[in-house]
Amino acid sequence: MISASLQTIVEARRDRARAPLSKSHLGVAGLIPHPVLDSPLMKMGGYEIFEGIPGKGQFERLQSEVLRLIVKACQSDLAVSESGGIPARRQLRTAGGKFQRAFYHGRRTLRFLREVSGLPVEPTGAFGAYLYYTRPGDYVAPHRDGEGCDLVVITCLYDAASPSSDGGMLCLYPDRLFERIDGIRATPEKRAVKVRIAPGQTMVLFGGYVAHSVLPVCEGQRRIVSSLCYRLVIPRHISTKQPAGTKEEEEKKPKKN
Ligand SMILES: O=C(O)CCC(=O)C(=O)O
Ligand SMILES: [Fe+2]
Repeated sequence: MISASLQTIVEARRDRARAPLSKSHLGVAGLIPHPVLDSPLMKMGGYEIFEGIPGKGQFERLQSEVLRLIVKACQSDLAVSESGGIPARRQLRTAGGKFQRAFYHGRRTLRFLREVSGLPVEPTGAFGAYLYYTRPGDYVAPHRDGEGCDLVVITCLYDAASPSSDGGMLCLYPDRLFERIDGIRATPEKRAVKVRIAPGQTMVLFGGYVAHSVLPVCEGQRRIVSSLCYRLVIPRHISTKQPAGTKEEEEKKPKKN
């Protein structure tokens, strides 16, 4: 089933193909390759939540590893978002260890992601990250993940959220795919889709394309996730990338970090 949001995307693309918009109207859309727009995952809004990925044993190993590595975690705080770039945030983060790496690079994981996204993927680095939202108010402002992080795999390892609060929820903007990130930051409630991933659940998200944020965690809530970045392997001639140095290119550069 094609969602309403995808229909909008497809129609907007067709319109642009007929009568190209001026550069200032392109936004991030000018950077979305056709295979991504046409992929099964994008047809679902650019994200999906799964259970049992990683499997039970692997999940338990990640849970113990993330607690062991918390002593190495560093503050990753930025009070104000950079215009068009790095988002404001409060979180602790550290590089993953050998158990996360085994999941990150595992053949089963890569096969699964290829099935879900409809495209071959490759890890962007040797290690992923563990993110700790353990201080009241820890969050990440709306952003798109940076260059090389087309697809992100977020596994919730711990989250003691109260069911009545939206603390620590992921806020997604699948219907604002074509908008500049500054516009989304100015009106964060507009067409926001709020989703909680519970411990054991994994979100697969086109994080380089679908803007997203993490809502501030509440007093006493501890949300800890594993975050893994993948590059989509798309033949170069299919890419719709803008020439280097355009505003659109600049918007894509800032990495999650
Ligand atoms: O904590 C999360 O669920 C996602 C964080 C995120 O989007 C990021 O660090 O880029
Ligand atoms: Fe992100």
